[in-house]
Amino acid sequence: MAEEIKTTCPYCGVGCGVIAKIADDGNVSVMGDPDHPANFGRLCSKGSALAETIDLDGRLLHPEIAGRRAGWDEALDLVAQRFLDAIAEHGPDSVAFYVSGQLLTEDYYVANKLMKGFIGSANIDTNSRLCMSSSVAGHRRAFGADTVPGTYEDLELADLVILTGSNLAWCHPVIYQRLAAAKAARPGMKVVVIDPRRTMTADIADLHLAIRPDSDVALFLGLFEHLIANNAIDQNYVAEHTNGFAEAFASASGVSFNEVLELTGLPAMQLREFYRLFAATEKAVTCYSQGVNQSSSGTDKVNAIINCHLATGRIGKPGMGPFSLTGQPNAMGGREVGGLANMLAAHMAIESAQDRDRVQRFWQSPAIAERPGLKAVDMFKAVGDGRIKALWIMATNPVVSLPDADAVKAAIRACPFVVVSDILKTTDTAPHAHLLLPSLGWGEKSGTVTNSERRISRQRSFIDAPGDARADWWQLAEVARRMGFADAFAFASPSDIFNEHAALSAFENRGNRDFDIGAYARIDKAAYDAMTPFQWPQPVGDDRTVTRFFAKGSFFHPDRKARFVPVEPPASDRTSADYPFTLNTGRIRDQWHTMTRTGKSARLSAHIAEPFAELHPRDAMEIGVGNAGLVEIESPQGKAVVRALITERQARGSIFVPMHWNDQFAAKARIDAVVAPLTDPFSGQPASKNVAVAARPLKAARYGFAVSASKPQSLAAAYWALAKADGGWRLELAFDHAVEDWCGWCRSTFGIPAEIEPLGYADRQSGDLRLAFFNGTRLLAALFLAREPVAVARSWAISQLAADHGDLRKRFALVAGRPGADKPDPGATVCSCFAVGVNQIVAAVRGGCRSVEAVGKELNAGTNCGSCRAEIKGIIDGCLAAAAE
Ligand SMILES: Nc1nc2c(c(=O)[nH]1)N[C@H]1C(S)=C(S)[C@@H](COP(=O)(O)OP(=O)(O)OC[C@H]3O[C@@H](n4cnc5c(=O)[nH]c(N)nc54)[C@H](O)[C@@H]3O)O[C@H]1N2
Ligand SMILES: Nc1nc2c(c(=O)[nH]1)N[C@H]1C(S)=C(S)[C@@H](COP(=O)(O)OP(=O)(O)OC[C@H]3O[C@@H](n4cnc5c(=O)[nH]c(N)nc54)[C@H](O)[C@@H]3O)O[C@H]1N2
Ligand code: SF4
Ligand SMILES: [Mo]
Repeated sequence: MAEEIKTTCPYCGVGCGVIAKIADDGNVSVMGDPDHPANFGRLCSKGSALAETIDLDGRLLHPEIAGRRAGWDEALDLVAQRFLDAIAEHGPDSVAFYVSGQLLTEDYYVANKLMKGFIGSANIDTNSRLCMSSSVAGHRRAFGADTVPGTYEDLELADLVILTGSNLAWCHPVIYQRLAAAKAARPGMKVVVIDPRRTMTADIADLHLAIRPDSDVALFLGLFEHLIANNAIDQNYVAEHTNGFAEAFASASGVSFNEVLELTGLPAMQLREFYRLFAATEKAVTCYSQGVNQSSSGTDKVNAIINCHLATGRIGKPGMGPFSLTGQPNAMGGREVGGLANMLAAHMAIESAQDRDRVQRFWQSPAIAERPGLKAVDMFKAVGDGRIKALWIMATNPVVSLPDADAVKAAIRACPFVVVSDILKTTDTAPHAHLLLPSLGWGEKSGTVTNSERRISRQRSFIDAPGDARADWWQLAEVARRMGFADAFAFASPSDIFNEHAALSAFENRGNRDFDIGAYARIDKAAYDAMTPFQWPQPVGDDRTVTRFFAKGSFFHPDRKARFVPVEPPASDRTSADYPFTLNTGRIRDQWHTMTRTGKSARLSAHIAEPFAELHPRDAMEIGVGNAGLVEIESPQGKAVVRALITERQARGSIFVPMHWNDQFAAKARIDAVVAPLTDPFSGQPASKNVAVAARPLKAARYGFAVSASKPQSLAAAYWALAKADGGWRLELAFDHAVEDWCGWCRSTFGIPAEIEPLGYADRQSGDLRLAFFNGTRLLAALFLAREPVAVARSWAISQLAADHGDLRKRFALVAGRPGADKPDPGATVCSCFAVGVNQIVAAVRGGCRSVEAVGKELNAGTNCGSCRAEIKGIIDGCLAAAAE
């Protein structure tokens, strides 16, 4: 009998419930949990592919000290000793933890407790600094606490949903699907998307506002002013529950409609229509994500949005409110335990002597951090200039994800002692550490996570720990014990930690703090194991089903009122003659961050297999780069080389590059090496979406494409991008000079034995060259070279890895680079669940399919996880528009 375990998806902050099925032979498959209130059975492409990413390939299975396998005792003793030595010699602020919103709450709680209460420093920061810290700062300024007032259901109940700085269709796909379904059921519902690019999300929008980068503050100031001028203010709410309206009014009236037009670059009609819609629609939700947070004016953007909701009293009621969409699976849990350097624990404030005293009494700790610690970017500056002597990095990959990433790499290398806890042996960060600790990954670890709507769910283990891997909380507790704090860290299991965390949330709370899950402080291990998803708050003796905040005020400033925050439009154009473009960075549908997990799936890698730069056609023409050419992006910090993707969806003057690619998957596409370390003054969050860069074509002497059965080694090429493919690997290539001996190049790259002779084809005139190596009837590797970007059909070439090549004609067809007429090229994958390509969808539309549903019936595309439905619609619209011309 197959066993079924209910757990939670480890990717985005939607926090979907997953059922993992373990068959008798140990095979794992996953499906959406129909009972989970976040997804009701849905999963997106990444969630659906979870079973493909849990293999042991590349896993770190034993502690390693300077590359040597070590036992846990030796490794943990070493960490404790090096941290104790640094503290004894240089004080508690000479050590630091850099952790992650992908830790479970229990791991996070232990890390924070050790640093803030026992080491006595607040030098613990997290990748949530790069993600949510502007929202946290904005919430705290407005509400007096880091409270997300609403729930997902509000998006379905609203008559107007504004998505600003959010590519919901790709980054929170299941919320997007819930929204799309609600809009289909109630077509009167309006969706407004605010994003400089026309993303897939914009395809369901009634109105897309392609604002200039970082002009959000101006846009929402203009809205605030419009609400006042049009009597849309909820006077009672403002009078009873808020402070500071007059100051906010003064700041808004300083900016005229014409100035807003100029700053945002929007047509007046669009701006008027947006303002009219907002003023007229009571049930309005404004969702925002990284286009808002990741900005040097991120905190002000958050408050400019919240100001409009407070002014209209549209907060905490069904279908109304500002809504910060969290990115990581446990960004919220990290905030609850106080994992940011400027927070305490259980939403208490490090600046408050009373809160510090309360937490210290609860922990019975020898110390308590007296002031905020170093925020991520500053922390790595301190690592670089020698102030930090010992650093522990856990569940994050800063050499890829922090701005000025090469400086981060240099800082790690220069630090006297760096520990990395990860699930993989080789990441861009791991080789620079002194000590590697093997952690448990998804499916192996156990604990809780909190999603964007404050819902706490269990992640449960269903696979045995591989090798010597151990949970992150265990590693931390063992080090704490060895540092002399055994009693305070005597946790036997995650449920012990959760109890303590819940008890602290209720400790002397009396309704003064938003985060209270006291009802869970005494649950036993069995109840913890059986826990079903619940939303906070859940104070003792109060079984709540409705959990929205602030409909009737009761904010968390001492006077229980909210604050309007006066804001001003920032100067946002950073370009110059030397760096004339604005670089915007973000995500694609089927990769997760630094690709350590999603990069393992051939299915997910088929959607977009290469790093790219989205460029407007006129910009591309001006700099002289053609479609599928290569483009070099440069800032004073560094350079990257990626494929050009020329599209009208991009605004002029802007270039979008995904954040995912790293040195494991491409020669030079780690885009954070180009991103300047500029941060928001309140939150310290990096401005990863507005970086001044130069862009130019990279002319190659030869372009190439290759497939190979085994992973290519030692890639000698000016440009390469590697991706997992069915039956092997695919490789995009470019060379700055023609290689003398291509056959030799193939042998060393693909590990082809000398006795295997290539089958080849060369055309001196065109410069085309093709080489294929077979072992019996199997293809080992094939290389296609040309003077222009290679035009061979990628999915067909990949399918040759699994094909039988006993027939000589098939081998010749391969080196000819031509699929047979019976096998048309499906084109780039759109639907990763059923491997349906763009050419197949175009053919179906030409054959009469006019809707996403009709394409689904014909090809199955879009009928499983639904993540590609927006793209299918885009293809249908494109074909129909082309036919009408
Ligand atoms: N597929 C996938 N999904 C993910 C993740 C992933 O790695 N892959 N990561 C998760 C995480 S941790 C996060 S934080 C979320 C992020 O989710 P999102 O914030 O939705 O994703 P991003 O692509 O970073 O950025 C969103 C949009 O902001 C726009 N933008 C840029 N500048 C501006 C501006 O000045 N104003 C406005 N209004 N918009 C602007 C960008 O063009 C981009 O389309 O995604 C989560 N979900
Ligand atoms: N330019 C640019 N940069 C960005 C962004 C952007 O939009 N643009 N977005 C930023 C945002 S919002 C985020 S959230 C960050 C994300 O950036 P990172 O946190 O650096 O990205 P991940 O790839 O998720 O890194 C997670 C690491 O933890 C490991 N891991 C996985 N599971 C476990 C586990 O259970 N335990 C341990 N110990 N390790 C584990 C993985 O192998 C991987 O190495 O990137 C930020 N950087
Ligand atoms: S939307 Fe996708 S990635 Fe996010 S939690 Fe759900 S299944 Fe996972
Ligand atoms: Mo994030």
